[in-house]
Amino acid sequence: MTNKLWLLVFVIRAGALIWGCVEELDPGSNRNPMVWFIRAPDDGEVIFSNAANFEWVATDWDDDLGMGSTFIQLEPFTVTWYDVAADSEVIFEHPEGWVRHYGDNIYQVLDLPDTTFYFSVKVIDGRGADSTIVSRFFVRYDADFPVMDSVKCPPFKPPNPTFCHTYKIYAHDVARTPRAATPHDSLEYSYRFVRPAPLGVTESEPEWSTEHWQFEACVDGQSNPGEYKFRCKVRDRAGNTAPEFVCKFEIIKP
Ligand SMILES: [Ca+2]
Ligand SMILES: [Ca+2]
Repeated sequence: MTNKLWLLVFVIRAGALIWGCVEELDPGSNRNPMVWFIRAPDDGEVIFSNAANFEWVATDWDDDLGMGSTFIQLEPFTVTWYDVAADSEVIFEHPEGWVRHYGDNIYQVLDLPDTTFYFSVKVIDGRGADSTIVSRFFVRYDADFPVMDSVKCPPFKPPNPTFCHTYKIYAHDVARTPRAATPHDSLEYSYRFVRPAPLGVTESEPEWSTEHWQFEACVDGQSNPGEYKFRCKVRDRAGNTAPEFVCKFEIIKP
């Protein structure tokens, strides 16, 4: 009995050893992990927020991620920039180099300055094979709506009941830094020209266009007296919309 028991123990130990050796000596069959973002800025995307969120999926055909590890990296890890509104220098700092990441496959970076960033995730499996993915994005933080400088409107009491007038909207954008502000040529406008009933509205709808900074309206006040309103809006590329501006004129019934 005793000999048979020893033989059984020997066989089990030898089998475990051989199995272990096979596991250790066959790294050639090990495949690299597969990693991809399911949430991140698209490559080269401009984000108008100062926060970026990342989420990724990691998997491996060999099912050996359990003993592996994950690292993240943000480059540049430190940026000194000038905050115009606060009139002071601000230093953005993130831990340098590859940082071990634990827990869920999510990460958020806050208070990003306006510059180009590379966020990388490196997943290493239990046998040392790794894969890295990178998200490159541009931060242009803009939470401020454009400033409407002036709108060229006709006088409230037009000298003639029948006339044409070209409305012109003058605006410029502001943001945390000048580079984040929308260039003048890229601002978009929307207007509605509201005429007395039954004429109704001549409109761009909300339909936004860089062309809509001017609009020509012709008025036949003799046939259609009453109140005419011009309502207009301007927005920047971040989608911030200035409060609507309204001007009106009135043509009295003859
Ligand atoms: Ca593997
Ligand atoms: Ca803006």
